Amino acid sequence: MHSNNIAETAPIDLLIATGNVGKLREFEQLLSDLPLRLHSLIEFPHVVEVAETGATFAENAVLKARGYCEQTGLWTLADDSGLEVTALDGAPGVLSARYAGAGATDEARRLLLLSELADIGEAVRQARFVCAIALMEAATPPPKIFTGICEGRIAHAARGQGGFGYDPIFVPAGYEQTFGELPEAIKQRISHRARAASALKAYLQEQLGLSA
Ligand code: ITT
Repeated sequence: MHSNNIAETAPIDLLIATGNVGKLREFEQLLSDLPLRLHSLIEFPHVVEVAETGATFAENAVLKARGYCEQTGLWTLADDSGLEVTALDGAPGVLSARYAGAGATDEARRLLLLSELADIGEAVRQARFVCAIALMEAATPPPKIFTGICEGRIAHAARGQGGFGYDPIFVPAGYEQTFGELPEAIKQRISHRARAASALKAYLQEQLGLSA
């Protein structure tokens, strides 16, 4: 089978369609060793925001990828992700960004979640981060979907300044520190997004004729 090395392969333009700078930074790092020319929505100030009306992470990721691909004509990657807390029957789930209401801060969302779990003991604070990535190639719908999960638990208080969103209150399985405290390199190896991105990378390497 023919395979190129990265230096021989013409870069592909790929839009990372997110308004979340934390996600954007993580994707820039996770995809940095592929021959891609990454673009962000900052380059497209006139795009219309895509409504997240789906019932699942995958549905919302596809809605965003399709909506921004149609508007820009670029290969487009969208991520829909969030936190599922077992003691809250999976909430906030797909509503993670809207938890505590529209326009709330990450800190307000973390405080609301901590208060909801105030009476919940150590043994039953399980939670998982879920990530669905949808990739729309302008020429070839339907979208490709890649998913990743990171199991863990909710801390009793926010700890650490790293990461974004719910990171300071999430302790991944096998660790005692939160994603806010752990080195970035660990989150970039074990997170829900890292796992979904690794499946995406395998697909892109195949598409680009690169050996893994
Ligand atoms: P886009 O839709 O523009 O990508 P968003 O922040 O609205 O940005 P989502 O709708 O996917 O993204 O909502 C994800 C929510 O889950 C949001 O509140 C994030 O802060 C949180 N979240 C997702 N991944 C996370 C991670 O790795 N660490 C901490 N919080 C995360």
